Amino acid sequence: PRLEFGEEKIKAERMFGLMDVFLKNDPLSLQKDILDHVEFTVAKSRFNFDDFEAYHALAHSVRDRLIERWHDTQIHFNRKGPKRLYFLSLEFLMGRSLSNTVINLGVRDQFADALSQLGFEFEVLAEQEGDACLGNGGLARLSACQMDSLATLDYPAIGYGLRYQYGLFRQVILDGFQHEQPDYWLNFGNPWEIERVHITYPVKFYGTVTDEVLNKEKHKVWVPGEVVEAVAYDNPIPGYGTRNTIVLRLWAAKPSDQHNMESYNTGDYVDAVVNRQRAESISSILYPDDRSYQGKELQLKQRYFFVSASVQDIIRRFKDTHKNFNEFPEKVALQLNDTHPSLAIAEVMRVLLDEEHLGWNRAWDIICKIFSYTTHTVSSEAMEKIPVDLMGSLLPRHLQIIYDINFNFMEKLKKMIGLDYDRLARMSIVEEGAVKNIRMANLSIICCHTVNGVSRLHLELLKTKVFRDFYELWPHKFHYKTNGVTQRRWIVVSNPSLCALISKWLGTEAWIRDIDLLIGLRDHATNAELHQEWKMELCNDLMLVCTIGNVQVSLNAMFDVHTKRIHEYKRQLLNILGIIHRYDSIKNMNKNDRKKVVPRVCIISGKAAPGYEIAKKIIKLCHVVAEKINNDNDIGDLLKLVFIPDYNVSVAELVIPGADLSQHLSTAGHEASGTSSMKFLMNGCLLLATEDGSTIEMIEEVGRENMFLFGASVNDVPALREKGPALKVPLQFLRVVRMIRDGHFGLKDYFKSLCDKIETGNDYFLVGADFASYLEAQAAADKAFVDEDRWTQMSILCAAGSGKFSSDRTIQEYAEKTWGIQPCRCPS
Ligand code: GPK
Repeated sequence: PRLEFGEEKIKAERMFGLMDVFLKNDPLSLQKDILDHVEFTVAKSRFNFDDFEAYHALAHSVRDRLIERWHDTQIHFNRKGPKRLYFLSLEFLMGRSLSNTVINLGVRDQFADALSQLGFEFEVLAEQEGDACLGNGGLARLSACQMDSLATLDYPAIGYGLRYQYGLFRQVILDGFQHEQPDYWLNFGNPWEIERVHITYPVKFYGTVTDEVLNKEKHKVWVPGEVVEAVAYDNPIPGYGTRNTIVLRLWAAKPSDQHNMESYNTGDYVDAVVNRQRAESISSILYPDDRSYQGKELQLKQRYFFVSASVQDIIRRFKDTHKNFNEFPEKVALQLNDTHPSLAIAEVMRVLLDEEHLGWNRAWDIICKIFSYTTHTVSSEAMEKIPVDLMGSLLPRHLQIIYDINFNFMEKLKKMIGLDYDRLARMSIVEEGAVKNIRMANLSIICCHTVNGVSRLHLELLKTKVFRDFYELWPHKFHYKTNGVTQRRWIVVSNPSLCALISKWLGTEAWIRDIDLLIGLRDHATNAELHQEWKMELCNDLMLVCTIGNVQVSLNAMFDVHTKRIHEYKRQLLNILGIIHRYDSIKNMNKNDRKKVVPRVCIISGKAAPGYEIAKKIIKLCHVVAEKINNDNDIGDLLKLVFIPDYNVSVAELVIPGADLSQHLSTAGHEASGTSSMKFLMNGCLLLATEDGSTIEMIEEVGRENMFLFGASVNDVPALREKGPALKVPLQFLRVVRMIRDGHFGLKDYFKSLCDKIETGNDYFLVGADFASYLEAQAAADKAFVDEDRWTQMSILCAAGSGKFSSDRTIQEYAEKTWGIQPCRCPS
């Protein structure tokens, strides 16, 4: 039955002939496969190999099964010829692959059994794998979650990205300061990718544009100054509960043989070869700055390299089965993950005009039907801008095309709104000024049929602030799809005991594909037996405790977690000030009062962009405060503060299941969505949060009474900022800032600028204004924690109400409303 692909059945004899070659999952076959890989792939003797070698052999055996399904899926897609989604993102935070893959393939237990008979433990081998950190933070992990949902929901999709040789830097803490070390993650080989030496495309840079006449028509011809080759590396992404396996295709740069041959004849041979090698630098490094763009040439080169290779691949695939471009918009949807890949718009336009000779009107018509764009940010300052000079030298033809798009748009706009020059200037793709810039967000809005925000509030802010001019022009273009995360990674893989508990009480595992079923937990929210089991589950913080390492903590404590990139708007500073306040209060308590204190283990983790001075100071502040508190015997178990270095997907997988309380403290109106909160919520962790981003929708799903909310609302923020130095801040706030200022934790000069920022009217993120309310929410959390039944019930209700925040729901909305794609399920 494996080969019955729909109508076109393959002859029975051939089928039987082939049946035998398919991989089998019984223990003997698995053991043979693993040992074969030990011997022939890892090239170690099958009588002598260690855990690391065993992991590689295991990974290769799993990969074989992945490839099998991926081939079947490809054949199926090719036969059905559905509209495909091409998901373009410069960042994917995949983390580890092994556990996720065997779970999605449904072979976890079989492999675990086979291994144990060989004397290995699956979990131990899984620990050997390093993280794939090809992204910065939320945006990048969202791409990874969405790939999982696309595969699981059987959508015909392909992800495109870059195969950085160096992923996000490793954070090393020395004496409390962050240091960055390169993440050369490919050092030990990567069993999860397949190098496609024959899938390569030339990518052009620099040079000049000339006019040529072809069939009596004028055409532009771009004569490049440099050509680099893009090579495909395919990373199969398995769906859960389906045979469908899609692909994430990552491009690596290689020197090209097409051009630059001259130098071999005329110049120094050795120099020429060394120069060629420089091509590889294009895809070598992930830029570590979250939400900022510096207009660096290499970064622009990198983005165009990625876009050009992906577009060539997409057009090649379409042309394999089509004679002309009439059907292109019915077969192709291109999704831009933020503006980072938005050069794809100009690139498709260039190909249709200069290579396919479609003419401007037809090409433009196609562009307007195929692109959609999701923005992930709230501030107009964070919007990507490329200096015109840079674009003109690196991509001369693209600059012309962008100018032409802008000219047409401006002409149209004048007819619609008249000669409102301020507004015309704001909406132009070209920003005038000392340095002329191309505004990639404007380009994207003008050319995409849909602009999506990542939460309801985010869309509201786009409509009324960031993109207001455009919203008034084209209200129909603006939508939102609240972000989601995959329950496969964030419950099934990372919290197996909770997974089993949920399945037991729902009486089914179907929620792993159909998250709406989680709501069924509500029926048992007061059930004493469930409470008992759930409490055991909540106490199961062992992995987290191990992660914390050398700080002694009490298991009865509340594990209070704040993990995400370090940013002023995310207000890790508010948390630290709150901790200082707690410390100070306990110090001033008498013995009796101390008995009532709920012991806390505060955990902070996250990376600061290497050039982000204030964020780095916050990390150091966290360390000096921790040093003081953790070594104060007078405080003992009542309060501990731990900074976990090098936060990444694997650390998150340990921390999230063990957390009791998690903090999401962004100043209202600054977090476009926030996705880590969703992972905590699914795991029954309670949230202490501001009413920002997707938290507002969580309140609707789980109820205000099951969360600890605080702080100014979006509507209050402008007025509070307006007050400046006249803004009232509580005395406790002034007291804790003074403690830092006076050197209570040392380094008073170093922290001076940090204190200056939040005192005396400069407090843009309103740390002082929200402080009192923050402390109240913390006190409410303490109170609830003491009442075990209440806490357990809240926790159950959080998990039960988290269904909306599955990326399955997000992806289904995108598929139906934005991309117009249908599931295409491979027969199993
Ligand atoms: C937003 F603009 C950016 C960025 O450069 N990187 C990034 O991770 C995040 N984001 C938002 O900050 C989150 O609120 C959001 O949930 C996430 O993107 C995914 O949409």
